Amino acid sequence: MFFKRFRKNTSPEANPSTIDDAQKDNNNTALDNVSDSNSDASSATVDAIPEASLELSAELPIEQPIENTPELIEKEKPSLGFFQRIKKGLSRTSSQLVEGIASVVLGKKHIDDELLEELETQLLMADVGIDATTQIIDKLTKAVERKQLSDGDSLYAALQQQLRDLLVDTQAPMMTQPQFVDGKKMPMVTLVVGVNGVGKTTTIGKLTKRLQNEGKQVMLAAGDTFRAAAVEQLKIWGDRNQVAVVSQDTGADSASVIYDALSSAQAKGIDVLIADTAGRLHNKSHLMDELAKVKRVMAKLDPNAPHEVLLVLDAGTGQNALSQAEHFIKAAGVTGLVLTKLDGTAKGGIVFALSERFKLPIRFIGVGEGIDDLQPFVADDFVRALFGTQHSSAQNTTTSS
Ligand SMILES: Nc1nc2c(ncn2[C@@H]2O[C@H](COP(=O)(O)OP(=O)(O)OP(=O)(O)O)[C@@H](O)[C@H]2O)c(=O)[nH]1
Ligand SMILES: [Mg+2]
Repeated sequence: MFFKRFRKNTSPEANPSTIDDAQKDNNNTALDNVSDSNSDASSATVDAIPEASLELSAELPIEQPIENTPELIEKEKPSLGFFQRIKKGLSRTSSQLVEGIASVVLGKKHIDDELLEELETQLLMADVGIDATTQIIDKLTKAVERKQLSDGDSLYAALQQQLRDLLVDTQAPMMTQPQFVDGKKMPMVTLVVGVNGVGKTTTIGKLTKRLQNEGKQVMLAAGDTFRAAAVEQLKIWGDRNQVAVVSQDTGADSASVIYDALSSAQAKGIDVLIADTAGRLHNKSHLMDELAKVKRVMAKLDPNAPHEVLLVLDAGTGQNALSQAEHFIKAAGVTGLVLTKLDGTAKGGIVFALSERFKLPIRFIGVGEGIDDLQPFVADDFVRALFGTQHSSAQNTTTSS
């Protein structure tokens, strides 16, 4: 194969800014202080906590300016259709991946090893990753050998099909229909996890709006009890969407906040409860254990909760997203992915690498900071948006019931 001269460029590497910041943030995290006596999350521990405050955040004073407030986001006019929004959001990846490929492939009369090698380079440079790239190039090489592809243009079309095939298994909408157990409505519970600053809280705000548009009653749990600003940030999103946010003071036990929220959501007949969590570095095992505790505590109220564990990954971290996913899957039983910040990166090819490696559903992609910039992941739309081809499927459902 053609990998020799690229391997050194594609080894997993920490995202310089995101991971360093995450490391710093986590060195003294309040999560470090979760005592072992709590780790069993007995009901006594849960019962002993004071009632979490259930309040409509509209009533809360907002004292400090917070990054990414809806007020800031309001500036953006959500005038684009969803496909155009994805296309615009993927423009950097598209320039890196598609323009590069088109320039080496289109118009070529013959397909030889050199052309396939150039194609391979382009895929690797856009963070498609070694495994997915190998798979694609192997299939294309076989098609060339079987004389199914003869020139650059047919190779270009076949590549798009290969990319679509890689993604198709990971296209599965999020389940949001509440279940009924013994006649009692049980909210669908979504736990949102990920390293620091990847876009967890913003994703929750955007998702809340989408679910409301679909007629769902939503409640939020401020499970990031580490930073005061984190609770406030979630309350602002709650205020904007007019949904209840269950919170306790900074430093409270995250599991107990989420427990109270689930208890309240069950009592109020809420459809979907979404729980925020503090950003945590994936290779800090004690921080990852905290997520297992959160899940154990929830299961006391509903053995099936959480129904969804959404791992949020910043697409700009490139290959490091694979390592994050590996750790979170192991520690928290991730059931779906959200790829954020695709608009700010040329490394969107990581979507293919993640699909190939984990085969986990990609529930949503984030293509901007605006409230309408969270889009359901549809494989065909994604590839069409990347390659700038005409949209035909016109699909924009968030969830499945
Ligand atoms: N451009 C862009 N920015 C985004 C996207 N999603 C989130 N952001 C921005 O990323 C920054 C961090 O977002 P948060 O939602 O606070 O991230 P977080 O994971 O909750 O962070 P911690 O709670 O500190 O771990 C904010 O400035 C968001 O506006 C996206 O899809 N595109
Ligand atoms: Mg957050």
